[in-house]
Amino acid sequence: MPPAFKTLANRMAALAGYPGFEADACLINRYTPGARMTLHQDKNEVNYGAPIVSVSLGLPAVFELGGLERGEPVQTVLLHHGDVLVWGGPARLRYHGVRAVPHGNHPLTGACRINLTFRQAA
Ligand SMILES: O=C(O)CCC(=O)C(=O)O
Repeated sequence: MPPAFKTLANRMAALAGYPGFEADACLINRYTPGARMTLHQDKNEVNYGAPIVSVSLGLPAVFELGGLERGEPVQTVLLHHGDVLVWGGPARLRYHGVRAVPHGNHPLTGACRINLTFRQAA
């Protein structure tokens, strides 16, 4: 992982109240218009005590944050280029997803949204 990515993720986690976070994995999601990610929980990591740090780049998208059980109502957050979302603690296993990315053209990414999701996986 590029050191600048790791530094960004660790600093964002610390700002959000997770000072010991050490990102060791970065999942890169690329969404073209119409692409979405259905509600799911992030459960591949060993330590659920570490938060998820999510960086949005390019086209905006509506992020859905549900509850700890599938089917609970969702809150929505509009994520823009440069936004960072951190969730952990009692929210770590909340269902989440992304609604279909709208058509558009971002000056830096073109017709796509890129999401970097940092985790402490090991
Ligand atoms: O693209 C996003 O903002 C969310 C990505 C996500 O939920 C995941 O990678 O598990």
